[in-house]
Parts: sequence; structure tokens; C-alpha cells
Amino acid sequence: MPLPVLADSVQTIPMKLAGHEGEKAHGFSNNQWLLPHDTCQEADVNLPRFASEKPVFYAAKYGDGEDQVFTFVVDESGGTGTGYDVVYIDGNNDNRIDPETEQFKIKLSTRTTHSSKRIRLMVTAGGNTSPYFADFSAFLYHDRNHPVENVHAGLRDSSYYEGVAEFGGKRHKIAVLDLNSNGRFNDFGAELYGNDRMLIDRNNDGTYSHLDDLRKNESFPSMRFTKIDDRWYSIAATADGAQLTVEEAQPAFGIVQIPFARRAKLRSPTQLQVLDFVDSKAEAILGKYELLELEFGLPAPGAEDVRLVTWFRDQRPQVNVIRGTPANLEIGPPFQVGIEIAPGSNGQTLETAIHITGRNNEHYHYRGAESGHSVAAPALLVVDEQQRPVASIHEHVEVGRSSSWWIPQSLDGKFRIWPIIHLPGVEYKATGLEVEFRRGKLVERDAER
Ligand SMILES: [Ca+2]
Ligand SMILES: [Ca+2]
Ligand SMILES: [Ca+2]
Ligand SMILES: [Ca+2]
Repeated sequence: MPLPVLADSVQTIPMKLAGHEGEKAHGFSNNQWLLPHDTCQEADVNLPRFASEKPVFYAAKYGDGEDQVFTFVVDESGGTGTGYDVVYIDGNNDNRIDPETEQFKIKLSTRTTHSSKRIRLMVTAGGNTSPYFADFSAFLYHDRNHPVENVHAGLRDSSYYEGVAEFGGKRHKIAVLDLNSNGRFNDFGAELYGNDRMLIDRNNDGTYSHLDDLRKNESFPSMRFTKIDDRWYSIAATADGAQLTVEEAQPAFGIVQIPFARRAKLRSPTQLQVLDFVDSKAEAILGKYELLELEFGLPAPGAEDVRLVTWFRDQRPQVNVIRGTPANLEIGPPFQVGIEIAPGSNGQTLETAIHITGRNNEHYHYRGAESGHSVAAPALLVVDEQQRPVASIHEHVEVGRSSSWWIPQSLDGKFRIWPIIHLPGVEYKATGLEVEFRRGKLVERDAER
């Protein structure tokens, strides 16, 4: 399928290998974790004689060539039990380990000391074989999945590629990072370490900054379309990272409609988008997405909007943005406002927490105004059986976080605790909880347990 790009805007940029020695103008650290094996994981590898009876084998995987596996072996040069101090690396992936050129002294890293060796692999990607540098380190390790302690290893802080591209008539350094550590530089997607990343030195200060402010941010997931200074681009590296194509693009848009929404984060396999809503509507690049994050802005007259934010971790709502018809999402209101209580550790306090849930049972964080003019902060109200207020709790009451309240000695009998919160403009229902106090202490009822 031809890319929807503007004519005459195509830049083909030769990229240079950078970070040979691990130096980098960015803050990202990638890592391929190498699991230990008792035997070589590749057939027909020509191995040297090991001094240890228990050499540890690793199968690093890089590139997209026919043989993507690089065999690594750590050995104890003084013999079994003397400690692992040598690594053999089939860096040129000819499936022969040459003890003259492919053997290196190492020290195991420990909790307090980090020791690594910069190594070079010849990685084949996109039909080209080129050097790929990374820090090899080995360390004793165990966890729940690997209960027997063994020497694990990692390849970190790999080399990357840099070039110069033009955006809006200005030239900027641009880098592509193999953040998912597979030896290829063209993995589209929005997952920070699950895919690759592009960095553009927009302020030309020589470094790449990762900033929330989209007008200044210099760090972008590798995606189908990237927005820079209000223009859309299609930026694609070759698999080996040695060439980059930058083209101005005209992605096709549709409309997403979510009542009361203010911001939403959507993700597809090739695109991450942050939508800013105006009157419950936002433009989005066509495609099938899952909803990662949603923020409602509830307008409070004479005050700043009340914001409700939720993150979808599983069962993410699907959003299909198509041409012509708005994608309507029924999500959020009516909200349920409830509370949870638990006895405090000394019996004289009550742990309380307000929670707000939406129609799909998603939980919301509540953000009052950032500066002053806020609607009333969340609170709790305690009423007696005649519905008369006997206490109100204001201090430290936050939605989604528990707080302690000293139960007054005078409280004796049955009461109901209500969450007090105002969600302007939307439908919501608050539910109180019945409690019983005996001279300032919570009576725990077995029936509920
Ligand atoms: Ca191999
Ligand atoms: Ca070799
Ligand atoms: Ca990659
Ligand atoms: Ca910069």
C-alpha cells in the first residue's frame, strides 16, 4: 500500500552507528536478558575446551537473518568451583568460537558492584550485516521462576544510529534506538521497551529529552505517523538502522466521541495517540485501537473542572475509528461513589477510602482543581439512625487512598458513613455504609465476613 505522503517531501537519510563505547546522548537503557543453560542451544557450534565442568551457555538473539542466535559461554578458567571469570562469544556468528579472538576476561557483577564488558556482535538485519555493540554482564541470580541460583547474563545499552533530518525547514539530529533489544531498528509500536524509539533533538542542544510537554518532547515511540510541530510525518528506519526515510504525511482522520471526555490515550499495533477533546469530540487517525487511559473533565460553574482519570489495565475498551461515522464510546457515567472501611490497627481508628467507579467497573482517580478555585474536597459524613450528622471527616480524605480517622469515644450505636463528593454535570450515585461503634470502637460483624 503506498504511504499517504506529500510529494517532494521525501528525505532519505544515511544513519551513522553511535554509542560504540556505551556513550549516549539519551537516557534509555535497553537490555536483552540471557537465561542460563547447561548445554549449547545451537546445534553444530564449534566450541573450545572449557576448564569448568559446568560452563554456562546462553543464546542471545539478534537481527532477522537465517541464524539469529549468538552463542555465549561463561567458564571458570581455574577449573570447576573457582568462579566464573571468562566469557566466550561467537560475535561474528559463524558458529565457531575462536579462543584467540572471542574470549574475554570478566568479573561477575554483584549486588554492590557492576562489572561489564563492551562487546561487538555482527548482526544481520534487512539483508545487511553490521556491528552492534552492547555491554555484557553476568551475575548470580534467582527468583520465583528460577528458584535455583545460577549465572544469568544481560546485554545492555546497545549502540544506536544517528543522522540529521529536516522538520519544518529546520535541521535536527535524529536517533533510532533498538529499545526492545532484538537487533532490528524498525519495530513499530507504542510499548516503551516492547518496541523501538526515535529521538529528535528539536532544541539542538545535543541531547534528547523525554518530556511530557508535547511541544518540547524529543522522544517518540516508533510509529506509523509522528506529529512534530503540528505536522505529521512518516518516519521509518531500515531494519539495520543504517537508513531513515522521513516524509511529510497526511493521515486520514475520523471522530471519537465520548461524553465529558477531556483526554484519552489510544493504542494500536502501529500507533499511539493522545486525543484532546472539545465538546466531547476528538479527531483520531483511522484504525482499530484499545483505550489505555481516559480523563473526564466535569465543568464546575465558577471553578476549575473536576477531573476523573482512569487507566485500563485489562479488558481495554476497543475503539474503531472509521471514516465518516463518529466512534461513540459509552463509558464513564453514571458513576458509583462508594466507600470501604476497615478497622485500624489499634481498634480506635477507622481506615476509610472513597472509590469512584464507572459503568464498566473501571476505577477513577479524582483530581480537584490544581490552583485554588476548586469545588469542595472529598469528605466523609457520619450520621446516626435518625439521619442526624454526628461527625464529618475532611482531613486526608482522598479518592482511592485510605485514611485513618479517630473514632470519637462518644459514638455508641449504629451509624452510616457517607462519601461526600460532588461530580458536577454528570449522573452519579453515592452509597453509604452501615457501621456499629461500641464506645468509640468499631464492632466487627462476622456476618459480613
Ligand atoms: Ca549462531
Ligand atoms: Ca566466531
Ligand atoms: Ca528493535
Ligand atoms: Ca535536545
